[in-house]
Amino acid sequence: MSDTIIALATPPGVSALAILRLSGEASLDIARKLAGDGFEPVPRGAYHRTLRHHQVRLDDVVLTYWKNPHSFTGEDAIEITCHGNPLIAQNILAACLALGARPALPGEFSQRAFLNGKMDLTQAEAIVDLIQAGTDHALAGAQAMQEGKLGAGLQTLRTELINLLAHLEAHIDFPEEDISPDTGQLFRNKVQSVQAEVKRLLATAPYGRILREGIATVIVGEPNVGKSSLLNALLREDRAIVSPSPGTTRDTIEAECNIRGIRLRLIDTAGRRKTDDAIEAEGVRRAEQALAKARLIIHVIDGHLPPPAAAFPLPPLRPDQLKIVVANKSDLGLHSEHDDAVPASTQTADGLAALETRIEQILGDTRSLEETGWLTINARQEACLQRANASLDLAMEAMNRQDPPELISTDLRAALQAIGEVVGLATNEDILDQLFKSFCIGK
Ligand SMILES: Nc1nc2c(ncn2[C@@H]2O[C@H](COP(=O)(O)OP(=O)(O)O)[C@@H](O)[C@H]2O)c(=O)[nH]1
Ligand SMILES: [Mg+2]
Repeated sequence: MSDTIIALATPPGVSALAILRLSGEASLDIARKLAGDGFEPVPRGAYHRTLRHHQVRLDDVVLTYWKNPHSFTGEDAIEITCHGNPLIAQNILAACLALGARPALPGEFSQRAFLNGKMDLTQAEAIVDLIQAGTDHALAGAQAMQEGKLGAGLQTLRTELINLLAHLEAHIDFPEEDISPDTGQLFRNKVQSVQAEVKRLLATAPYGRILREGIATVIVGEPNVGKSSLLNALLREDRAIVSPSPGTTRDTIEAECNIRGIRLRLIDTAGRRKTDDAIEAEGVRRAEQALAKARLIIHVIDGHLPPPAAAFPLPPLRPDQLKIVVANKSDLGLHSEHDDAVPASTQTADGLAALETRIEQILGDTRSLEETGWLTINARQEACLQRANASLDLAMEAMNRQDPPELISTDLRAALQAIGEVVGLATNEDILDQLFKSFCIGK
């Protein structure tokens, strides 16, 4: 950790400004060598200086000094704001490397911040969420986690478990003091309430996936029912070609849209039908592929016609797949046999709001999440909490069997350990390395 690291913190490419981040013991020293010996910054001060290396002018920059431990990483750090020419940024980076810094690994700034106790692991992970959030809900969740709300909740659970363990330990040390049935029930209730909270957090995981990754959604149906028109309507832009001639969409078209704060990865497909046209047949094959991969299926039918003879029925849904039927072209009148379908017209926009509501509903009840500020757990956190939950199950079973307290204590300890791993307590070093590697460079 004593290395001084440097990386570009802004995207490569031309921009008004670019920011380089330098962190480690030698940061100030390196900055002095470039800015001139008179550079004696006060912490958090910003200084306009000209950087030179071997008498060659690098750029006119602003240097911001962050003294340890009051910096992002907890180390001495310098931020160099230069002109946003990649060549300038590269030259400054090269000069810093020549003066003893080394290029930062992906996520290394955040890893140092975590190792120096500036944040727990959930807060470090929230930085990635914060940068990648594609909807307001995802952003709210990332912000809640960055504030440490998940970490604080888990700390409460840990404290509760530690108290329970202390209680058990006392009983192990003084077995002659019988636990009264009252105390036994109280103990059980407390374990149960810890487990209820663990389960509540686990239940947020599916939404976490939705908020972070979006939902693979496919628009399917027969040719000419208005699939491409629906894609355009949901995107509120003319993305796909709409045409009265059937078989216009021959390839799958992908786009992202935000429905009430939920990110959908939409795929418009070629109309499903038997065809002799080789290109269209390939389009239909791709439609089948997209259908197989989708989580949400929007099946468009022509609502003013009677239901078509099922020449090309949809394959049966997998248990994890959801389907909404849209009876489009309601402006032409609705055939009475489309009861469970959402009537809509992409032409008049009638029914589109109801469709959005249906999408929101089918993805589940989001009200409880709204209350917690859309705080959801990610896959790593879910895996830890699943282990905690399993250990709590074992503890409950052990109590029901009236096992000796030593055995109950072992299970509660395992649960405590698993909950601690969520925030990064006693987390294996390899796992940490792996996790921070998934961050980008400069973070
Ligand atoms: N009357 C009416 N026509 C529509 C509606 N939606 C689409 N169309 C028309 O139906 C035809 C086929 O639309 P398109 O989106 O290309 O269907 P796709 O083949 O399923 O992608 C075009 O002529 C559209 O203008 C609608 O809601 N009402
Ligand atoms: Mg189409």
